This record gives sequence, C-alpha cells and structure tokens, in this order.
Amino acid sequence: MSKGEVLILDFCFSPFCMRVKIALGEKGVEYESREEDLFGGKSELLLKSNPIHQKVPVFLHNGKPLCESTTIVTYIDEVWPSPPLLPACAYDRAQARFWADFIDKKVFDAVGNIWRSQGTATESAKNEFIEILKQLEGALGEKHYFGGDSFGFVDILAIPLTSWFYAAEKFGGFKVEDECPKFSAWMKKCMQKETVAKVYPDPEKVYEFVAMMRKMQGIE
Ligand code: GS8
Repeated sequence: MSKGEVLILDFCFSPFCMRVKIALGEKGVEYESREEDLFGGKSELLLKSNPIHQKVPVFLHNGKPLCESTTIVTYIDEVWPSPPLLPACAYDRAQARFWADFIDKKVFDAVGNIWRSQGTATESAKNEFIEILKQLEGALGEKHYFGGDSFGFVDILAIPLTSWFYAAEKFGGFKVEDECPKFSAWMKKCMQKETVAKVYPDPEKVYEFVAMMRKMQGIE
C-alpha cells in the first residue's frame, strides 16, 4: 500500500534497522534501503536527519525523518493500519508497550555485557541475560507470540535482537535453547515468517562482526 516514498538509512547487522524492515514487510510497504558506513563515515543525510544520536535506523517518509526504531515501528502501524501490529484492546496495547520498553531497556545491553566481558564477568553477564530471557518466557506464557495468536508489535521488536544471540552464546559458553526452551521455540516460529527470514542476517556473520568489534575495543 503506497503512501509515498520510504527510505531507510540502514546497517546490515543492526537489529534496530531490522525491526523497521520487518514492520514494513508485515504491512506490505515497499522501501529503499541505503546502507550506512558506520565506521568509515556516516552520510550527510544521516547526520542531518538524526543530529541527536547520529544512529541508524533513520526512517524517511516523503523526505521527513524519524529516529528510534520503536518510535518508527509505532508510526508505521499508525500510517499503514492494516494489518494492525498492536492489539485492539487498550489494556493489551498498554501491556505490549510495557514489554516493548522492557526489551528496549534490557536485551541488547545484556547481550553486549556478555561479548564485551572477560573471565568471571562473562559468567555473571550470562546469568543476567538468561534471567531476562526467563522473564520474557513468563510474558510469553503458553501463547504462540507475545501478542497472542498473531505475530505483532512485541515480536517485531524482540526477534531482531536474537540475531546477536549466537555471538553471545559463543562468547558466553552457553546455549539459549538449553536454558530457555520456550523462548527458543518462539524464536524458531518467528524465523519461519517470510518477513523475518528475508532480513535476518546470518548469525555466523554477526558473530564475525562482534569478534571484529571485540578486537577493535581491545577485548582480546
Ligand atoms: C538504537 C540504534 C542503534 O544503536 C533505536 O533505533 O532503537 N535506540 C536506538 N544503532 C546503532 C547500530 S545497531 O547497534 C548505530 O547506529 N550506531 C552508530 C554509532 O553509535 O555511532
């Protein structure tokens, strides 16, 4: 459904960019993706469009920029209402926003704490990460997806972050599947969705990217 031009300032390993691409995929909206060189030099358009954080994703709708992936996914859901990503009931919508906020505040940082750490610190970072996943498993309960029977807002925010889990597993010496089987089953279900599979990076490549970042940061 066309409502003008959509451009994403993108980065292939960014889970935050992936959120935007999955949301657009769910809505059937076509877009242009422009890969940013985050290390060699950000584009003028990125610096001008996101002067505050200077990060991707930037979402340009008919040339007007929006930043921060959760804000962008919310905007996409309002501009292209079908199919809805948020539940119809106000209480369920508020619950979805609660878990979205929890995921935003906890998950990516917890993954980073594992791959940025060494020695005994890795063990406690790993335990904290598993604790967060168990809390998410509690929110999932017996449902197929966070929102119930259909893939929605919270799933779209959460599934991209899992593309970094393999790297966390390798550096942390554990397996999400062994620790949190229900979360792992949810991951597999989401990855079967075409809109996810199309933009989900190869976890092995993410691992190589993380290994490079560790070297750059003098961690090894
Ligand atoms: C996070 C974006 C982000 O971290 C969101 O959009 O939800 N809260 C934001 N983007 C990273 C790439 S992904 O790790 C980024 O652009 N980094 C470049 C930089 O920090 O200079």
